[in-house]
Amino acid sequence: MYGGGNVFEATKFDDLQQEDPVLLAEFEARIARGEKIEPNDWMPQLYRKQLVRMIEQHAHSEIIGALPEGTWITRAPGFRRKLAQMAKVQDEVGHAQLLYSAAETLGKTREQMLTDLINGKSKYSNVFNYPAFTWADSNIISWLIDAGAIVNQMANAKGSYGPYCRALDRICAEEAFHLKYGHDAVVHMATGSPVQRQMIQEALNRWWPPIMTFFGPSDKMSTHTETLMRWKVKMASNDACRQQFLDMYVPKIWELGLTVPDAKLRKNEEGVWEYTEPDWDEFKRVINGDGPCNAERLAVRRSAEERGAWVRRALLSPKASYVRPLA
Ligand code: FAQ
Repeated sequence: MYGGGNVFEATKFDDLQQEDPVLLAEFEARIARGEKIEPNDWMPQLYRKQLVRMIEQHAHSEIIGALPEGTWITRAPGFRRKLAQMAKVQDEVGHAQLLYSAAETLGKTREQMLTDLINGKSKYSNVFNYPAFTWADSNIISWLIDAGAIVNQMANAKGSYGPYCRALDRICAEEAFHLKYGHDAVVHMATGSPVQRQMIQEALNRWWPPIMTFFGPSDKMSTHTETLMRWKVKMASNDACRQQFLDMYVPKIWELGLTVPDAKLRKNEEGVWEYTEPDWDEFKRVINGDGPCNAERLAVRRSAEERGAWVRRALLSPKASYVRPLA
């Protein structure tokens, strides 16, 4: 479709030498001036492909990310927590809608994106392949995963692709509520009974390693950062986001009297956080389909697709648009 062939597979246009040099220079000048690129504007194929990859993975992360917290809706302690948990999960699914729409503006259909998710071709965030064993795990997700997501998304909302940035602005506004909800829930547990304190500490211990890898591989291992930052799709590197997260949230964790399960964690004289190198082999296994919950998460999505198929068929049927004339 775009320049022949399927732009989302590897093409000769991955090599920028194949692009029209005048158009490419104009495009890069627009980005340098801080202009937004819109769907009908000229863009290099590699920019389109990278955006689809990243936005699609982000969208998948939102619908899969709704699952670990979603399982706690029925077991939330009390009516108010249940309502808030339900609203948060609903918001996450709404974020996926915004992001799939943004990715669709680049030419890949939602059906194809969902098929690629279910078939294990597309990635989604590593963290959602871990189980939420207790209510406290769900609280750690609501606080610290949302915090990490905000660090990354606030930066990228200032990026170059209009539809993605506008979606991120809306998403960040809602994530800010999630963060407060998550923080409130964690404070409640951390200042509660000894059993509650122990539960939240154990949940933090379980979630810390996946959270440290949430921002992606270290900059020296990252494959896409250079291209994405050149075109202002990504506005901060993986390590910069990780450092910002540590700066903002480690003091808040310590304030609650909780311990971060990393004996090496400290801020050095240069103001840089030092920490134990995450287990990147585990990270690679998890993002490539071999984590504790990958099979379960995809099975839930597959079942949702199958059970919803008749609704989509009915909506797309010509009879669905039939409006009965007034008598
Ligand atoms: N998990 O070269 P890089 C949320 C992959 S939203 C899985 O560094 P890049 C809301 C990467 O895709 C959470 N895979 O890649 C919520 C690439 O694979 P590929 C999601 C990962 O793109 C909260 C390979 O590794 N946020 O949580 C991860 O420059 C609570 C090489 O890596 C976004 O998606 C990972 N953590 O940087 C919902 C934000 N990290 O495609 C429910 C947008 C890396 O070559 C409850 N995305 N990979 O096969 C981004 O900012 C970037 O894509 C990064 C990765 C930072 C995730």
